[in-house]
Amino acid sequence: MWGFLCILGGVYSVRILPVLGALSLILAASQASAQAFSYTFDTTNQGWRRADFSPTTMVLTDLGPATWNSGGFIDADDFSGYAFHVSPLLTGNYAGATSISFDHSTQVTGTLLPFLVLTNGSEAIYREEAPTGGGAYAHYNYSLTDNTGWKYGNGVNFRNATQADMANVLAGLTRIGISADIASGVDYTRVDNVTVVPEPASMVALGLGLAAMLRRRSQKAN
Ligand SMILES: [Ca+2]
Repeated sequence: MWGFLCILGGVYSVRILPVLGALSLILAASQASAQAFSYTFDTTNQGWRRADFSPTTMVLTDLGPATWNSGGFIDADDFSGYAFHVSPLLTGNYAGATSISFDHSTQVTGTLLPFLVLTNGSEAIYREEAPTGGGAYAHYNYSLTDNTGWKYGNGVNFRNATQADMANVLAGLTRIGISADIASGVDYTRVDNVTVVPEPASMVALGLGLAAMLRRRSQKAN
C-alpha cells in the first residue's frame, strides 16, 4: 500500500505626496500580480489539510485537518492509500511565483513517485522524488520559472510540463500537495517551512515607476 513589502517629509512633502500615491498604486498592482505564502506551523497547522491523492486522476480528495505537532511542524503516518498533505484552499493568482520550497523528513527510502503536486483542480504540475529517508529534514527548492524536471498531468495526458502549463496551473492554483507517504508499509513524515516566493515584481515596478517620475519631474524643471 502506497500509504504520502519611506519616510519623506519637510519642504518636499507637497510635491512628493502624489509620487508616493502613484508608487503605492504601482506597488498594489504589482502585489496583485503575484501572491506569496509562507507556512512555518509554529503554533497551528495554519489551515493545512490532508488528502488522498490519485496519481491516475491527479485529484486530491480532502480527508480533514492535517496533524499539527507542538514541535512546530505538521506530520503524518500512513493515513491513506497514497497520502498527501494539502494546503488550505488557495485562490489562484500565483502566475508570477518564482519558486516553491519546503523542509521534509521521512524515515524510509522512497521510490520515484509524485512528491510535490500543484493543481488548479483539473490540471496538475508535479515533481517526482525518491526521498532517501533517515528521519532528518531535507530541504527541497523548486524553480517555478524553469520547467525542467516538472511533469504535467490532467488525468488523461501525462507529459513533461511546458512553461505555459506551469503558468496556467499557477494562475489558478487551488491546492498543493506534499507527499506524506513515501513507501509501502509504515513510515512517518514531517513537513515544515513551506514557502512560495513571488517574482520581485514589486521592487522592479517600484524602481521603474520612480525612475519614470524623476525623469518627468526633471523634464518639467528644464
Ligand atoms: Ca516550524
